[in-house]
Amino acid sequence: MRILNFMFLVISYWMMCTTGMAAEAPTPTPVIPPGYLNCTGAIYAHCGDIITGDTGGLENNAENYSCNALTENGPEQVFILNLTYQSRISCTILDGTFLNIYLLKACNENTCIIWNTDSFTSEVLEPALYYIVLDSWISESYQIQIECDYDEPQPTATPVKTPDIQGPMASACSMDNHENYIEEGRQSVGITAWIDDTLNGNSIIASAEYFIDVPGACGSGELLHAADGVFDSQSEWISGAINTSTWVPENSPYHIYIHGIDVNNSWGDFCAFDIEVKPSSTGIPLSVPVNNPVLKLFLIIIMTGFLIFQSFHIAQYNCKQSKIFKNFGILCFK
Ligand SMILES: [Ca+2]
Ligand SMILES: [Ca+2]
Ligand SMILES: [Ca+2]
Repeated sequence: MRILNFMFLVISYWMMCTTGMAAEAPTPTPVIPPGYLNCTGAIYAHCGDIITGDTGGLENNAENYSCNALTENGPEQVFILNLTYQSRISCTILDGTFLNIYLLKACNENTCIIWNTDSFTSEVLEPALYYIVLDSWISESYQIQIECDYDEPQPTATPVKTPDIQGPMASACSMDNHENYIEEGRQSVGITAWIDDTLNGNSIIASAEYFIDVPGACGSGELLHAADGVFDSQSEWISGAINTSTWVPENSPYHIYIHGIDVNNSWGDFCAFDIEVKPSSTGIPLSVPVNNPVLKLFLIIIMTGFLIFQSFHIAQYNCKQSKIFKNFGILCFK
């Protein structure tokens, strides 16, 4: 009987060896369970970024990350970093007391590479998309800094400067006093405008000119000057005076067109405004007496005579009305 038992054991052992039943089982490939993290509203980040925000109002989708045992049941902010070269990734929470920061291989909290309450630096990682998540048990405002080991290679080609062929913009055209009329007889009016090339090639303003009623050929107008005395910047207030001594109401309004040119010889578009000429409030066009001394003297005599006549007329009236006035016989006539 003992011999039979021994033979049974030998045969059983031989069968186990030949069928492989006693061989070591192969290590199963770990299966990453699906997560709940939602990356739809993720912010695309870059190496070197400092990003400010707030997790308030965001969704709480992920709560349990594979690299710790915390329950992060507050809302989370996801950042996507496209690492285009082999590098370590460092993340630092600059602001956000209760926030934790995670680095994930995929948009899945079960692919956690590293985490920390304040900052972490990963091992050297292969170029790929990585997911950085700020999560906590509460919502909070935050500021984080993302850094990578190596500077991203910069393009070596020297950018070709585009020639500036756009003329400067002209705006805020008006009279100095921002009114839109003058009285007939006024000798001149000051005008002003803003000439700006900062959005049109950013070249220095070289000059400006104006036209009356019809814009003429560029460069053939009346020159205006820089309000600060020198054309030396990409935008300038310009000013000047228009001779209006011959302007009359019948021909008004007069249309004023102003534009500027930059140092690349590009004239800009015009801005325009109107000046209306109203009859002089004195009823006398001031331009006539001022320009003609004989007429000026004549008008002074007429006006003086008129005033003297009015004075006597008033005095006579008062003499008739008041005995007191009669006692001042000088002013009263019989
Ligand atoms: Ca969460
Ligand atoms: Ca320009
Ligand atoms: Ca200037």
